[in-house]
Amino acid sequence: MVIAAGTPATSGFDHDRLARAAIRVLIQNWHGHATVPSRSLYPHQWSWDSAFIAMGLEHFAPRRAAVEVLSLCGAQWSDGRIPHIAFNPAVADDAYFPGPSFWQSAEIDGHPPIDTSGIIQPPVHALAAAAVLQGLGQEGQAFAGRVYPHLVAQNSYLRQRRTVGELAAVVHPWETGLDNLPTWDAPLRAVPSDLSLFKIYRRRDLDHAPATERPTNEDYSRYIRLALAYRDSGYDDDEVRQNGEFLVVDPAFNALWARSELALAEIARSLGQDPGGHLAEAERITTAVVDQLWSESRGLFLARDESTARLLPERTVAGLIPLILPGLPAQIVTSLYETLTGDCFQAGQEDVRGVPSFDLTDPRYDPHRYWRGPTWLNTTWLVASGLAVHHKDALAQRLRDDMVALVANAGLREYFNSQTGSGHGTTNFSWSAALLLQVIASGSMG
Ligand code: 2M8
Repeated sequence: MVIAAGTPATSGFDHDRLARAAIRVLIQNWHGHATVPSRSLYPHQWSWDSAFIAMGLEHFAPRRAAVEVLSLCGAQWSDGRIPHIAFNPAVADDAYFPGPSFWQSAEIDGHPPIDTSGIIQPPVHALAAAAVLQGLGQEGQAFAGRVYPHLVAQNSYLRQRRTVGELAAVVHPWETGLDNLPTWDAPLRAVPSDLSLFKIYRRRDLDHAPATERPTNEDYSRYIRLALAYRDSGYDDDEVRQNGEFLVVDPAFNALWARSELALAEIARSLGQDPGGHLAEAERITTAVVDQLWSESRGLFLARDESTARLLPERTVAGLIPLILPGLPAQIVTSLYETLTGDCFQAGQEDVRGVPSFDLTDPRYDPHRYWRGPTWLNTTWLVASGLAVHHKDALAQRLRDDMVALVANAGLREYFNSQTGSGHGTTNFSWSAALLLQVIASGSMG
């Protein structure tokens, strides 16, 4: 990206200054082959963070963006899963909990050469790879040839090892990336909370962020229990799909899976290959998301708890993210738009910035606590991208302007109070920096 002096600041902020600050953060958070989400709270490579980061890096350092994605592929397991964390061996085991000695990935047949976690995150990587491919120009094809088999294997893993019926299930709240949504409260109640786990394990997140902004100890102990059970089964997906204490089908995860098949179709075309299989798969998943997860009465998509086979009623940003699917029926797009701009999310209204992660009218809405209310830039950006897919350009632009305004006023924070705009969570947060660059670069290129 060329940041020309005097680039028009459509939202009234100095885009050049903001872009320079964002680039500085991405440079500071780069550790040689990848970018950490945060030097303090998250000092390793995270899966979906890297994809968002690549989408920003692509505009000013496309080769580095390619390295970001390819290095994550180096952490892929032989079964195709791309783990949610690729650990940096230069960082102490206890710098983050749960660290490498907790996940014990080296015990697994087909483990990659570095330590990783064993759970996954939403598959946004093909979307990132398709963007990087564009940014690389003539070098794009070589990149596409390298990344394509990894991304195909990632989606085969989901189809073969994670589906319950047509859709993919997650086995841990962390796999949704929207870790602490109130949607998970009911399914998590089935998971015993054992605070004695903290005699063995110490939370590291609380060293870097206030307890009021992070998950409770009760929920954290459930996260540990679920991860331990999956680990102790040898990360056996048959076992966890049959007996796991948490098994949920999430609309955002599945919509991103369908969207990733469309991105794979683009990548296949660039390699002169037939995109037909990817297009058919995108259509299949989209149809299943619509048929199984759409709620007419709630006006958005809902998650399904496999233990009860029931849809979970919470209205969250995960239910709006399927907007990124071009194949949605028109009346669903209209309803989603109404929900997004209505009382529950108030997107585009005077007093709200971005898309709150949770329903503003629900008594559990918490403007400061991680994933239980605040606006995050990645989910806001996904919703804005979805609005653009369906030609709702004015609101898409307003959400992108909100992203710029939030950072201009509060800095490159992890998340933001949707109503006051105050910044929360960690500082110098990489995907906030990267997606800010993405928005500024796209805006300045018209
Ligand atoms: C948060 O999740 C990690 C666990 O993966 C944590 O809280 O320790 C989430 O916001 C997740 O979506 C994100 O990928 C990760 C790193 O930014 O942090």
